[in-house]
Amino acid sequence: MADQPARNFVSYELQGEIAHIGLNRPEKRNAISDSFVEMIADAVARAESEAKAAVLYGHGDHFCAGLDLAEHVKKTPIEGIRGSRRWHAVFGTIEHGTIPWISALHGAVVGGGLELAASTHIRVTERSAFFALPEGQRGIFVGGGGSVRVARLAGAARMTDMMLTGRVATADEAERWNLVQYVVDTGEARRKAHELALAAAGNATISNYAVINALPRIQDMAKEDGLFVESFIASFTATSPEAEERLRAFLDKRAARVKAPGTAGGG
Ligand code: 1HE
Repeated sequence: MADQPARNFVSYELQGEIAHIGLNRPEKRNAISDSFVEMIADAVARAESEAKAAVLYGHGDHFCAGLDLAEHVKKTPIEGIRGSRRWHAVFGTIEHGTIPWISALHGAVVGGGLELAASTHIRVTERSAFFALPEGQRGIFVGGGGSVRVARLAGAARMTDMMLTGRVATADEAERWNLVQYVVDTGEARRKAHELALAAAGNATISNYAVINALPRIQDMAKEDGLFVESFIASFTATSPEAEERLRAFLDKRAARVKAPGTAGGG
C-alpha cells in the first residue's frame, strides 16, 4: 500500500446537527487511496446515524486530487474493477442516503475529487477552485461514477471536452456548466456550505429523503412513470405526521413565510 492506513485521512466533527467531514491527507493533495475510501465510508455511516445534514470539504490547499495514482500503477484488471465498484458503493451512500450533503470546494477539484463532489447534493465553490478530468492524460478513465454523475450535471459534451482536451474549468465556468450551484470568495465555502446544510436540516426528514432519492430516479424514468411515482411520494410525504404539524403551523401563522430575495429574512 502506498499510504499508511494507521492514520485517519478523514476528520469528523459534529456541529449541532451538521456533520463536517474533512478529507485530511493534504501532503498528497487529498488523493484517495483504497484505505482512504474506507475511511470516507466510515465517516459517511457515522454522519448518517447522528446528523441531519453534512458538509464535505478538503484540508490544505485543495479539495481533492482524485485517485491515488501511486497505488494504481500495478493493479490487475479485476482489482481495478473492485476498486471502482467500491467507489461507486461508497459514493452511492452519499448520493442515496438519508441526509443532504453539501460539498465545500477549493483548489483542485480533479478527477475522482470531482466525482466525489458530484455525489453530494449541493456544491459550493470558492472562486480559486479549478475543475478538471485529467484521466485521459494518465491513460485511464473515470471510475468513481463520473461518466454518470458528472455527465448528468454538465452534460456529456462538456465532459467529453474536459476529458479529451484536458480543459480546466474555473469556478465561474463550473457554475455556468451546472457543476456547482454557488460561487463564493476564498475561505468562505465551508461557512456557506454550513449555512445551506442548516437550511436543509430544517426541512422535514421525509421531504429531504424524497428529494435526494426520488428526484434523481424520476429523472431516469419515462415522463408518465415519473408523474405516477411523483403522486405516490407526494401523498406519502403530505400525509406524514410531520407534514400535518408543519401545514398546521403555516395555517396558524406560526411558520416562516417565503421571503423575496433582498428583503429581511430573504435569500
Ligand atoms: C498525488 C496525487 C494523486 C498529488 N495521486 N499522489 N489526478 C490527477 O491527475 C491530478 C494529479 N495532481 C496534480 O495535478 C497536482 O498534484 C495538483 C494540481 C492537484 C496539486 O498541485 P501541487 O503543486 O499543489 O502539488 P504537487 O507537488 O503536484 O503534489 C504534492 C504531492 O502530492 C506529491 O507527492 P510528493 O511525494 O512528491 O510530495 C504528488 O505526487 C502527490 N499527489 N496528486 C498520488 N492524484 C476512481 S477513478 C478516478 C480517476 C482519477 O482521479 S484520475 C485523476 C488523478
